Amino acid sequence: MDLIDKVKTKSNELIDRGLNRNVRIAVTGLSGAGKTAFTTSMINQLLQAPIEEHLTFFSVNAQSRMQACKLTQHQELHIPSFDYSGALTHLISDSPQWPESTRNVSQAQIKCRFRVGHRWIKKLQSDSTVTVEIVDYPGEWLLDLPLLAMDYKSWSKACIKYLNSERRKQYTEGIQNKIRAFDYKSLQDETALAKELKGVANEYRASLSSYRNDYNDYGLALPGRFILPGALADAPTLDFFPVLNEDLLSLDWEQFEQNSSLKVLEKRFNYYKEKVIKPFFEEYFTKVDRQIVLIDTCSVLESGYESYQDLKDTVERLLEGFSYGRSNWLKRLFSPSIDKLMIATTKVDLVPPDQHSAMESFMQKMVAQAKNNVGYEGVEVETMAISAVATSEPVATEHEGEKLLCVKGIEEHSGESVIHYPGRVPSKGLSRQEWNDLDIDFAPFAIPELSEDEALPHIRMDKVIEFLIGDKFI
Ligand SMILES: Nc1nc2c(ncn2[C@@H]2O[C@H](COP(=O)(O)OP(=O)(O)OP(=O)(O)O)[C@@H](O)[C@H]2O)c(=O)[nH]1
Ligand SMILES: [Mg+2]
Repeated sequence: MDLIDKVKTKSNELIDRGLNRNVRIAVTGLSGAGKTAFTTSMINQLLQAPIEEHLTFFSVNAQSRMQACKLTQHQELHIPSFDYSGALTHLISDSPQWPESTRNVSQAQIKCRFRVGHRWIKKLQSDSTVTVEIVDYPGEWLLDLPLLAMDYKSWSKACIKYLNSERRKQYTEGIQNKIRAFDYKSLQDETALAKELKGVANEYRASLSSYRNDYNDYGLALPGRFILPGALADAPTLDFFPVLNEDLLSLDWEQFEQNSSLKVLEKRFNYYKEKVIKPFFEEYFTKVDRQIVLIDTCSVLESGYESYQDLKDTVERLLEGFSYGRSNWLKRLFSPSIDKLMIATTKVDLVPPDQHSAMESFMQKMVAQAKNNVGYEGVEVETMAISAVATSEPVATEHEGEKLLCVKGIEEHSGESVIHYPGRVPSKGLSRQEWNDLDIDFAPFAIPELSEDEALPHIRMDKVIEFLIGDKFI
């Protein structure tokens, strides 16, 4: 390599580094929100971008500057690869299926080569590469973040409040009585105690899990690994439960022996914080540049007022993690670097297009407080109504002399093409009465026949991609 080439290579490296061409995106949302479908579609749209130039609102693509995109091996070799080809094969097979539910963290890396558009920089370097990393992890694990700011006693107090709401009480009364009768002072043989704790903890988890199965609700009282243990299934660190006796909570715990049941439980709680939650956030949270939170507003609208309230609380807690300036403890621990956050309502292919804005606005109202907190700290926040894989197309019909937009898709059971009107999507928060009167039904459609050679049909994925990574393609 002669001197000029060397200088050129060096200056390209410097430009790349200076412009920070790596972008790491965390895809977050509660179970079933559509994270895996989103990740699959995002990869698919990027891989097809240079071929089809179909992403109208993804500026580098619209300007025909995208040259090539390919999936590559990520550097963090201990993190499993996102199974893109498995997910795509499921979607495009003869009997198409949605990807399976995610149980662990995984990562995908896509390298996008593009022609530089910036009129100064392109004099030095004609083309460049953006490396996009996407992390898919169970949203439940993110909900453990607030636990880091609590000790065992304050967590127990928070649990009492949570467990005694009207509808949770029905599920947890039995185990609550058992826990209240637990002997916290006893000094038992370690093995016997471990066995006893496991028994009570199993029952505690089971009662809350059955509640959660019925209501898809999350709360502090059910730490993330209790729902999805991943590699920790059966590990003793998960064998803890809160103290529910008010009188015990008002005592000074210094008087308890180190090997008392209470101290052992406290140690397990602290171990969970130190060895499970903290490393998880250090590993996945610190290095994230951009975040997308997916919300399944359709199922909230179908499930009613309580689910709405629960999801609202959950999203607020979920986004608390982004309020960097306010939570100094979090800043000290991780100094996260997220500068853009997208909050998207998913599956809008189930909604006629003239109601997408109502859907977005309803979700916006639901997350307004959380969004405000985050935006306040200087993170750019945007909301959108999207569909990772569109299963329908809009059709105009007539109802009582009025034009009515509906969605047309394939009915799951019969395989027939059907037209569906889901009802009117509210554009603002509803009163209790309005919730009771709400008549809405988003019938899911089957996945239509898809081709491997074409990008997956979607709604506004190009706008999401532009928001998340568009600025990197200078
Ligand atoms: N109509 C429609 N349905 C979707 C779309 N995305 C997801 N779904 C539906 O939502 C279900 C859940 O989607 P996933 O992508 O598996 O959700 P997830 O957030 O990864 O869920 P977990 O892995 O269980 O945490 C799918 O099985 C589909 O039924 C979409 O764009 N349109
Ligand atoms: Mg998933």
